[in-house]
Amino acid sequence: MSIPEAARAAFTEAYGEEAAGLWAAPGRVNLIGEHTDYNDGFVLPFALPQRTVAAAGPAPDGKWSVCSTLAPDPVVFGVTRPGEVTGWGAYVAGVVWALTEAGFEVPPARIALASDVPLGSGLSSSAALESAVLTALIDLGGLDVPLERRPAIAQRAENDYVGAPTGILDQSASIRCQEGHALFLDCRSYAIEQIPFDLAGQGLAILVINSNAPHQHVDGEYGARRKSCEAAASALGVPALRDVSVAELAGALEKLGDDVLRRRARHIVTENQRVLDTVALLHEGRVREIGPLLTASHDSMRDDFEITVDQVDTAVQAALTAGAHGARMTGGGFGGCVLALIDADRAESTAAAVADAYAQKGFTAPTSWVATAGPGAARI
Ligand code: GAF
Repeated sequence: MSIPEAARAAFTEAYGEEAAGLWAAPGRVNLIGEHTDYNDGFVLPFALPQRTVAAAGPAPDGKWSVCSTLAPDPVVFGVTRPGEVTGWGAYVAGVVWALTEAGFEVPPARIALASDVPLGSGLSSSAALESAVLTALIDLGGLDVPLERRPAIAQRAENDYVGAPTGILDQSASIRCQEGHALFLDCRSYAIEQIPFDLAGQGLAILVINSNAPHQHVDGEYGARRKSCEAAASALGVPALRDVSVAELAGALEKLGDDVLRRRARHIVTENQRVLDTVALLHEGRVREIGPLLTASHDSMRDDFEITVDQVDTAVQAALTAGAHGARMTGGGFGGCVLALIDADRAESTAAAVADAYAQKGFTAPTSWVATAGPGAARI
């Protein structure tokens, strides 16, 4: 059964009637620009074909209900405040709450979810869920919420209802990406540019390698990185690390007394520049040449930001040894996925090389596939 069919069937099973419609929102791969979002910096994600589908319809009982193929018994809630709905239902209650807080009247709805976005793998399964629900509720309610406002509403659900201190990367990717494009986003102004991302035309591909080492955001490490960045910006007297350029970096590092803060700041400042350099190369059609930037991004995450783990470092190294033009961890870190820019005919051999390296280290086997840039959230 396809994911849309599964969502539709789950709806009928739970609520005994047909859904009014189906809305889909994708997971994402971030090509480059990691942890830059909450530093007012730059990111460059593209949407995955894997997506979360919400089958939804109006609710006669004045409440919101949500179930999924993984949890068929609906979570039911009325008007709530943060903390009142917990567990996975908080992502949905959070969206209703954030929309309401943004001044919209959200009609009660019934929702059933199905998804093929791998969970907890750094591919934004939670943003896909929030964005699918948000898009469904907006359409069902006939709410006039401009596309550019939607990511911040979904982010608010995650930050202030679920309690995960994430930036705006994932929700922007899920909502604003376009098929065949990477999304260049300025996380300060929310300005975007859709960058054509035609790898096949150049004989290239992005191999996504799921390290199958679980990652978690609602934990101390992500929040600690965010605090360090804020502390570094404040010590430097700038609103955010976005305001430090590569040319100013050496002077800025001298001003920071603490070695950890120095390394965190160096990652953000150099990573922002790598995003800009990647965009410039893509504009010129020099896709293969972004490889070294991807690898430099990984090295910076490993050595300066300290968010990689052995499984992802091993995958990056094995992919590079197998001939990848560049490779890096994608997403928040501490596990999750690696992406490798490869010649299109080397997907199998690269995946096999990574699997061999994992077997030698006794790691759980990785899962690899070629990712193409899919569409953003929409009614389907
Ligand atoms: C996670 C967060 F949700 C994003 O906001 C972003 O910070 C990312 O980690 C790292 O780039 O996906």
